[in-house]
Amino acid sequence: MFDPDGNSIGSGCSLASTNQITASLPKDGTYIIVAFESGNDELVEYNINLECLSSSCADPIDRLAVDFGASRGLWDYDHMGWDKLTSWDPEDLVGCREFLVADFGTGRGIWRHLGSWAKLTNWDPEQMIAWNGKLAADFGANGLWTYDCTAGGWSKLSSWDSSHMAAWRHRLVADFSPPKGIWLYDGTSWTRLTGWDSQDMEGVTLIP
Ligand SMILES: [Ca+2]
Ligand SMILES: [Ca+2]
Ligand SMILES: [Ca+2]
Repeated sequence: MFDPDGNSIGSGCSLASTNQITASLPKDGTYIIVAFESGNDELVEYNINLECLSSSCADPIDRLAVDFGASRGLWDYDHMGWDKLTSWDPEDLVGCREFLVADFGTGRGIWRHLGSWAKLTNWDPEQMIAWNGKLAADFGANGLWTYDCTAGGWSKLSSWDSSHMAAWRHRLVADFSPPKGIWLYDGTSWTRLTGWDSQDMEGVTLIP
């Protein structure tokens, strides 16, 4: 299988059923997102801002998910109107690949939604963020784990309890508080950036 420039991207890819984002690949120092149009084998690509780089692209799935609290539950709005997704009250919401992921707190854990709900774990995260096609979740004393939103399955990245996480392109940054400090995970290994304590951090990519 090849990308639009004729570069081999290996044989491990499978066609998605419909307008599904299937892979993100490094290209020219930046990340692109590769997707297959529905109904044919055309390979299309988007940049990191989901702008189309091919002659035509499927529309990214675009949803506004709104937490209306314990009395009204979780709804989404998709330009056409409102849909009630559940009467449960989420503590946090994250988009991961084509899934909406919700933390429903103690006793309910993390679920993902695409047409219907599927439970990812009973554990209640203290924080979760989308990172590199995965969900990164801070489970406190149970450590920092990721869920692969394409292939499924959890992986433990650290047994430490993070106080804050940020996604910075393909890198994951976690503040484990002094004396451990802030560490950067590049997908393979951890590197310590500083022992200083942060109040907030944000991975920013500036597009000139
Ligand atoms: Ca809530
Ligand atoms: Ca929680
Ligand atoms: Ca924590």
